[in-house]
Amino acid sequence: MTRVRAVELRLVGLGLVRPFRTSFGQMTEKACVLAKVETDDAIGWGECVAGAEPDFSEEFNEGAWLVLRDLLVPALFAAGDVGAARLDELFAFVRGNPMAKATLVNALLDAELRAQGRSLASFLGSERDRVECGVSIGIAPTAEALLDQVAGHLLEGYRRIKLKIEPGADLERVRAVRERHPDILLSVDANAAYTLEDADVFRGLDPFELLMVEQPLHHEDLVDHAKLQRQIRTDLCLDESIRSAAHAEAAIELGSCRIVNIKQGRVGGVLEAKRVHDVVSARGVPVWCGGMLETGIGRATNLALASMPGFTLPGDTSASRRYFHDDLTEPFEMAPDGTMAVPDEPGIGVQPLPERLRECTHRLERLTAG
Ligand code: SMG
Ligand code: MG
Repeated sequence: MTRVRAVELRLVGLGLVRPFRTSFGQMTEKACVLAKVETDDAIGWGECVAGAEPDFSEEFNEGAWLVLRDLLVPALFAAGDVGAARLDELFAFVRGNPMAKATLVNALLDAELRAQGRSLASFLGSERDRVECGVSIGIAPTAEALLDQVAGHLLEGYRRIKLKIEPGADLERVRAVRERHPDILLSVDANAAYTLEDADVFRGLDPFELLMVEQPLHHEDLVDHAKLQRQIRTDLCLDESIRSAAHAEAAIELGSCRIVNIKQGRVGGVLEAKRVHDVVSARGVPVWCGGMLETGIGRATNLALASMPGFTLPGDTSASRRYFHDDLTEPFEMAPDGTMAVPDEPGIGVQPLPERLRECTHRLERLTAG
């Protein structure tokens, strides 16, 4: 337990090496909120995974900023002695907003672990010092452009390729990639672009032996996914629909998916992510670590999570250079064998590079207790 003396909120922006298009929109810049928490004992960093628009979920940067500045940070200051494990309860007066809450949960936990000299991976019960990396490829302008990107990433060593799909860019794209690469681990992610009426598309994907189909239907649905899973052979994986360990249990109970994507930000931080891992793994269902194009701060957090024993499939834990020419931290590199080292220094194990942080900061606000 420690007192939080100050919190610095920053809105940062980093150009992407290439636009990232999903079924809900296109990103050319990664913009996000960072929190630096200063306690009596240490400092800690948290990255909010929300983006500029409320498109992946209802959270977005300007909304998260207000929730953090006007509600969550004042509650943290008012709490006096506090630990990361108590924040769920402390923040319960704000409904939802898991991404904003995760920013402070992760930052305070980082500060606590730095003060103890313990790595986040060790705290989470990590069993590996390297994790397997996959890569998520946005919807390309043409099938040829997609094939080029796939070939490039396979050469780099990525162990699983995920294709973003949408109506009109699905079966034929998957067919093209599968014909060229019969044996790779291949999956697709629809980001909620379809309805149950489109079941034929997913039956049509079955022959391509995909590792999974991620979030084909509505972003909050469980019941229709269960109906779809009964009609197809390929495993469904849920992303957007899983906001907590309780949702994950419900999804498995209902038969809505056979694989779970864990994004710590989407479920309210690494502590709830650990609970999702625990309940899902206890039921023998594989989990893997999703990504939100995080900077090095969020990436370090994800790598620690991905090293837990139940994470048995390659994650969207790609190298910094897949996203940015220059990251906020020292860049994360992937080895040619498609694995990446899990940080082993105290806390998340990395810090932003001061000069780079200054360059990328669009707005900074320092809040102090009392
Ligand atoms: O971090 O490599 C990454 C991106 C992985 O595809 C990815 N994320 O639904 O899983 C997902 C998407 C969400 C991206 S929102 C901009
Ligand atoms: Mg997804």
